[in-house]
This record gives sequence, structure tokens and C-alpha cells, in this order.
Amino acid sequence: QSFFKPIQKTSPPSPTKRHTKISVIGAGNVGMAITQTVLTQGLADELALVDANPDKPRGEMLDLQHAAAFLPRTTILASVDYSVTSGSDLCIVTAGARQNPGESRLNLLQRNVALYEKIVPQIVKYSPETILMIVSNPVDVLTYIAWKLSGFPSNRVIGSGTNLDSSRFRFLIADHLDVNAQDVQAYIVGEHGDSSVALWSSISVGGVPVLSFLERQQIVYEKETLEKIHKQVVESAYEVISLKGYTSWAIGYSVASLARAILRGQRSIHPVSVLAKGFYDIGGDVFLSLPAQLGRSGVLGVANVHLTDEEAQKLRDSAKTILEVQSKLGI
Ligand code: 6V0
Repeated sequence: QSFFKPIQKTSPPSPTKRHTKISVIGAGNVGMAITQTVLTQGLADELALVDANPDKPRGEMLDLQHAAAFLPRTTILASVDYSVTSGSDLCIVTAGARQNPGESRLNLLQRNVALYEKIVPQIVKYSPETILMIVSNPVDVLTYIAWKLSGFPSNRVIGSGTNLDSSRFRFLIADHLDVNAQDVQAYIVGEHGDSSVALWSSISVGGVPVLSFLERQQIVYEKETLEKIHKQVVESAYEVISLKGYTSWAIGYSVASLARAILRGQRSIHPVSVLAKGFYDIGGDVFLSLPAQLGRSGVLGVANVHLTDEEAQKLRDSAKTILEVQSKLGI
């Protein structure tokens, strides 16, 4: 407390509005891009950073605190100790091991599962009511692992899933058609990454359904272009990584938009990884992206999107692949 009082208070402290707290676990490239976006958009009153390496989050915290004069007011905390995350409304997990040269994907996954076995119980201990947002890869399997380890109801465990793939898809379609990406509605669902499923019938631009328009006009060439665009979406993460070493900005904005939908109770629809059991005849406990409505209690519901037989089959194939991986983990 300082003796210097620059403000002469004239009213009692106002009843405090609901305090919103976000924690980001893993202060690497992705964790910091999410943090930066959350701060500039003023989505939290308090933000806690946790990383296994003590210097990194503390350095990031100081650097961001030095920007306080230019940002909406947010209290920033950082530690290796999960007590800083206490009372979080949303915990975003980006911590992940890096792939060693020659290491198999299964081995990398086993190492990430071992990290999650340490991280998730700590989060639950300090924030038993939090919503968990999983970002580390492979995101669908790790969302399932986080659900199991947390014991939370499935509405409070969400994977960032194909929200990013869908925004890449919207950008490429917008670029091709020379329109604003915000006017393009288009969903990619299923597994985040290689086996993702583009929902062609979902694409519309300013309310104009693209596929039925093309079918009426019998523009086969344009349909091929759309297929190429989906291929480009799948390859785009690899391209960015080969050029700059990692991806960060798009996943940062993508996760911040999910944080906004949840914390501000927006009831908006986003393709994110949710417990998919029972949808489109998917059996087993598997997390996959479906267009889900998000709000203050997490996943409020899943949109009844009509899938063609082929799309539904591709979704079930993705589910099967993920279940096989999960069975190898023995969890
Ligand atoms: P990075 O820059 O290596 O950051 C990872 C951070 O995790 C590092 O700072 C580590 O110190 C930290 N860490 C490691 N172990 C622990 C632990 N036990 N507790 C706390 N912190 C720990 O990686 P980057 O930020 O680039 O990527 C993070 C993860 O996000 C990876 O698994 C990526 O594959 C994944 N991505 C997921 C995307 C998606 O769409 N879901 C998109 C991009 C990246």
C-alpha cells in the first residue's frame, strides 16, 4: 500500500462484476499467441501462465506487464506452481513434448499422455469448476485423455479441434472468390489434421449455398477447385512449420474466439472436438470435431448438420482410427 494517493475516492468500492480468469498451461509459441490475443481482446480480468520451465513464463509475464499501458486491464500471474491457476473459469492446455528425430507419433503421444497425467489433476485440484480447452496435439486423443483424467462431465472438456482447419478453409475459399472470409460459412469436421472431413454442403457465401449453386450450373471445374482447397487446408500446417518452424497466430486467434464464445456465453457454433459418441452412428468414447454450440457451461449442444453417406462414413473411419490409437495407450 502506498501513502501516495493520486485519486481521491468519492464513492464506496462498486460491487465487483463477475471476475473472469483464464489459465494457459504451456508458455511456448502457441500458449503465448493465445495469451497475447486474449489480452488484446480483454477477455479476462486475470490470466495465469504455467510452464515446466520457470524462467519462460516469468519472462513472458514481465514482458506483457510492461505493455499494460496499451492493453485492457488484466492481472497477469506466472509460475511453475498450479496454485496460480486457482479459481480459473477456463484452462487452456498447450503444453506438449516436441517430436524427437526418428520418434514415432505413438511414442510422442505416450510422452504427452505422461505430461497430461501430471497437468490435469493439478488443474482440477485448483479449479474444480473450470472448463478445459485442449490444444496440444494430437488434440482429439489428448482431449479424451483430459476428459478421463479430470472426471469432468463431457460438456466441460473441449478440444480446439478443427476450428483452426475451418478458418484456414474459409480464408482459402474467400481468397479464391475474392470475398471477406467472415462472409464465408464453411465447416471442416472430424479429426484435426490429415483425415479431416470438409462439409461441402455447409459452404455458403453471404447466404448463397455454394455447392447447390455449382450443381445447378454444372460447374465441375469449380468442384475440383474446392477439393484442391481442402487438400491445401490439410497441408497448410506442414507448410507453415516448414517455413517458420511452428504455427502460432492462427491458432492464437482461433482459441481466443472459442474463449470469447465460452466466457461471454455467446451460444455461437464452432467446429470443436467434443464427445462424439452417438452422433452419426459413432460408437465408443471418442472426441472428434462437430459443429458445437458454446456458452458459459461449455458445450451446449451439437448442430444437426446433414451429412452425405460418404461424409458420415469418413467421420466413422476417423473415429475408428482414433479409437485404435486410444486402445494402444491402455487408458
Ligand atoms: P513449444 O513452443 O515447444 O511449447 C510447449 C511448452 O510446453 C514449452 O514451453 C514447454 O516448456 C511446456 N511444457 C512441457 N512440459 C510441460 C509440463 N509438464 N507442464 C507445463 N508446461 C510444459 O510448442 P508449441 O507452443 O509450438 O506447441 C504446443 C502444442 O500445441 C504442440 O503439441 C502442438 O502440436 C500443438 N498445436 C496444436 C494446434 C491445434 O490446432 N490444436 C495448432 C498448433 C500447435
